[in-house]
This record gives sequence, structure tokens and C-alpha cells, in this order.
Amino acid sequence: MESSGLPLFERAERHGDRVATVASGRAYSYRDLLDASAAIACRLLDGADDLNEARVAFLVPPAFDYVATQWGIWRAGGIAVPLGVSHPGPELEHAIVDADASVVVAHPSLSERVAGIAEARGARLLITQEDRPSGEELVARPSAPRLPLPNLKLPRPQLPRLSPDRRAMILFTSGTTSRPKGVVSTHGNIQAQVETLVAAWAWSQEDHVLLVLPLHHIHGVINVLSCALWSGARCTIYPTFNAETVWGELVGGDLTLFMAVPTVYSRLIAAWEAADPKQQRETSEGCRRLRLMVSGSAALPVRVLERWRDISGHTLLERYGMTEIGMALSNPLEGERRPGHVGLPLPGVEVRLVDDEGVVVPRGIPGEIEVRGPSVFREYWRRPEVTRDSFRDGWFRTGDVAVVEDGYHRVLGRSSVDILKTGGYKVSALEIEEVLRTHPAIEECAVVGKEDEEWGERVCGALVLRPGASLSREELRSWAAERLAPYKVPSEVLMVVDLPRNAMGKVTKSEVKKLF
Ligand code: MCA
Ligand code: AMP
Repeated sequence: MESSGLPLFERAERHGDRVATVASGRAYSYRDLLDASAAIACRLLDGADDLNEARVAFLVPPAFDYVATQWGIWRAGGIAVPLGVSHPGPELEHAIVDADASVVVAHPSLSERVAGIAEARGARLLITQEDRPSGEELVARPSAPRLPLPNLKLPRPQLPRLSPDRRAMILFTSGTTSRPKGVVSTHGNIQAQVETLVAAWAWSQEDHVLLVLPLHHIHGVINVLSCALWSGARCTIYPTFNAETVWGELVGGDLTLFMAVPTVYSRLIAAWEAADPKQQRETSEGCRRLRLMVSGSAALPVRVLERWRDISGHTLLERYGMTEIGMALSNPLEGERRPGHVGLPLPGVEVRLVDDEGVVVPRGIPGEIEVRGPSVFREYWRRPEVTRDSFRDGWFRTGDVAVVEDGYHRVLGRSSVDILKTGGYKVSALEIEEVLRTHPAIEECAVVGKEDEEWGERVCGALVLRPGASLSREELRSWAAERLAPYKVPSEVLMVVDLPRNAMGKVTKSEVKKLF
């Protein structure tokens, strides 16, 4: 087979018969993954030499065919645009349209959600089939019947050679603009993001990691899946998080690594506490076999860290990252993991704290985190001005504020009140408000985050209804769920006569928060 030029695939060739992923109770080797992704790449190329950075959006639950599709897109020279499997039509449409995808790949169980969107845009729709190790099951729909295609495992398929500066992936992230924007990473960025974690956390081919996170965000895509496959390790994949299943894997399996958001650890703690003493003993012993457990994507409450240490014997390694930069700061693998802190810059990542003028602050003084290095993304997709504004002298401005205390960074929060973190997902209050304002009964609204032990923050909406209109919390939530991802739907809703405003008439979010 022609070499793509990318180390990820060359390394996979060397790992050949080792197990790469376990999904739906089946094991797939690196060879299976290479064969399936080559066949998918051929199918996507459809006779062309190179997709030349065409965007391929894909709606595939976390499993073997997700990975085969992602690799297939990369090997064909396309940009992979993973879609959120929990997302309703309008969110999927935004991603497909904004990325300007010319091909949409969907799992058969989800194809109805994107078929109309693809058709309206004239994009090709391809359907994956069951979790099988052969990519020839990727078929076109609706015109093509779902039959085995002619043998696509052609001898030595010609796949394009790819350079590291080629665009590889677009992930959507909510920000201070109203709709999520596409974060473009190159193959070189992804490689740098992976290599720094492989070095810092000593990944090896002996590792076995459990993946229960969504695969439209960095945490699942890079920190878990890509690091495992880069290392020749094994990744056991479940399509969604479920506390009982995870406890089962921790007890009965041979995992060495686990990574999740704080909400997942809170859920695991709750399940442990509900178990009987014998189960508690077994599960605690199961955890001790792992070599590392990591938390990130949102602040890990010290209480959760301490309770988890009591239960599992592990001091969670907390790290800090962002879609635009991958991971930047991490507590050490060896040495002190300090509760409430995110540690030091990762290898190859430069981090500085600056004041409003971009001047580096003295030690001990809070400043905005800025990051520089090969893992920092290329651009926001088709938003040159936003991209320009998010850098200062070559440093990416994260919008997060931190302070260095005794050599370790502590994240103090975001500089914008309109960015919330709920269950590890970043959401924009402005985006939610914009959608809520399109409801015919809503005159005005304000969305804020309320601190919450389990979720980090809960999305809360204060609504002013139009005169004579009525709307219950449940009506509002089910209406919103058709338009917004589940984690953006306000979990608390309050009807108010007026929103608190300052002398200039601007809604004061700090006062809105007090209402909840
Ligand atoms: C779900 N529910 C919520 C929320 N989400 N309620 C309040 N706030 C929320 N955010 C409700 C559901 O509607 C449901 O209510 C009930 O909670 C239980 O839902 P369930 O399905 O069990 O929840 P879940 O879908 O399992 O969600 C929990 C989760 C999930 C597994 C923690 O949020 C998750 O996978 N989070 C990870 C996100 C992630 O990977 N982020 C990384 C971004 P009802 O029962 O009434 O219907 S990348 C990143 O941040 C950077 C790069 C980094 O540093 O990693
Ligand atoms: P996202 O844009 O979804 O990639 O989320 C990135 C944001 O998550 C960062 O800008 C931080 O605000 C937050 N974040 C990630 N890890 C941590 C952490 N360990 N502690 C506090 N906040 C975090």
C-alpha cells in the first residue's frame, strides 16, 4: 500500500496484528483498521486522486466504524468533521453548512437526521454499516442499495501523500460569537497534541484505555483515542457513558488508563456509594490495577478528588486544555499532583500569563493564559478576523485566567461570564439566548451558569414572556431540545417580569445569577 507520509498510519502498519480497538464486544486489529480505512478512503475518493481538504462530516457513534471513517477521511486527503451524535437537526445542519461539507457519512441508525440536510446541499451521503472490520460496507444512499460493494480492497490502493501542514479536522466550539465556530487543526497540530501527552503520561503499547466520552471533542478524540492508536495501545470503546458499565470494566478488565470529565467521576462516586460493601471492595480493588486516572475539561472540585482518592487509591491527575490548543498544562505523572491546580506546561507547549495589555504578569498575580507551540490550531474555519483577534504576537489568547502558586498553575475562571462549562461541555450563553429569543412566547431572556456540584455549572434561563403568552418549563425544554444539543437546554427556567439591568440598560448577568 502507498504510504500516506503520516507517522500515525506508518506506526499502525508496524502494530499490525495488535488489538487497536474493542467495540460492541469485538476486537479489531491495527490491520483491520488500516484495511477498513483504506477501503473507505477509496470509496470517498471515488476515482479521484485526492480529496484536497474537502470537508467530510460524519455522524457515527463511538465504535470501530467511527475510527475507520476518521482514518478513511484523513487517508483520502479530506478534513474530518465529526458531528455530535446527541445533536438535533439544527445543530447538525449548522456544522455541515458552516464546514461546507461536500460529503456526509452517517451510521444507518442516524442517517435520517442528516439525509435531508445533505440532499438540500447537494452533498453526497454515504452510510456505514455494522461494526465490521471491512470498510467496503460504506455505501452510498439513497440511490445505492446496501449491498457488499465490489472488492474495494484493491491491491495497493493509491492514496495521496499528506504533509503535516494539511488541514485534518474541524471541531466546533462555542465561544463569544453566537454560533459555534469551526476550529481547524492540521495533521501536524494533531501529532504535536498527541506526542506531548504520550511523552508526559508515558503512553506505551502495553496500555489499555477505556473510552466513554463523546467523539466530537478533543478530550475523547485526541487524549484518549488518538493517543492510544499512536502508541499501539488498545482502546475499548463504549458509545456513551454509563456508571455501571465503567465499574464493570474497572473491576473485570485489564485497563491501565482512564480519562474523563469531573461529572463522570461524580457519577462513578455516586454509583460506588450506592453499592453494597462487597461490591465496593471489589471495585476499589479493580481501580488499583490501573496505572493512571486523569480528569480534565472542567475544574475538578477538590472534594471529588479527595473522595475518588478514598475510593480508588488514585490521586486524579488534573490537566488543562482547550479545543484550539489541545492540552497545555498538566500535573506530573511522577511527583506532586496538587489538588485544585493544573500543574505545569506540557513538553513543547509554551504558556504565559498576561495582563489586559499583553504584558506578562509577575509571579503570583493572576493573568490570562496565552499559549504558543506546534499544537496550537491553524485557524477558525473561514473566520480570518476572529482568528486574527484570538492571537497576540503569535500567542493564542485562551480567555481563561490563572495564577501560578508555588510553581503550579491554578485556573481561576473565564474572563467572559457568557461561557459556561456543564458536564465538561463548553456552551455559550449568547448562543442559547439567541435560540430562545426565536420562541414566539419569549420577549427577552438571559442565560447564566449556576454552580453545581455534579455538573460544574447548570444552564439556567430567566425568561420574560410576551404579554398574554404562557410557557411552562417543560414546554420550553422540549422546544429547545429540538434546536439545541441536550447539554445546552436550560435545566432551570424562571419566568420573570423584567431582567435586572444596569444604568445603561444592559442586562447584569451577576444579578441574573442571584435569581437562581
Ligand atoms: C445531561 N443532563 C444535564 C446535562 N446533561 N443536566 C444538566 N446539565 C447538563 N449538562 C441531564 C439529562 O437531560 C438527563 O435528564 C440527566 O441529566 C441524565 O442524563 P444522562 O444522559 O445520564 O447524562 P449524560 O448524557 O450521560 O451526560 C453526562 C456526561 C456527559 C457523561 C458527563 O455530559 C459527557 O459525556 N460529558 C463529557 C463532555 C466532553 O467530553 N467534554 C470535553 C470537551 P433527564 O433524566 O431529566 O432526562 S473538550 C474540552 O473541554 C477540552 C479540550 C478539554 O480540556 O478536554
Ligand atoms: P473547550 O473549548 O470545550 O475545549 O473547553 C476548553 C475550556 O475548558 C478551557 O478554556 C477551560 O475554560 C476549561 N477547562 C479545561 N480543563 C480545565 C481544568 N482542568 N480546569 C478548569 N477549566 C478547564
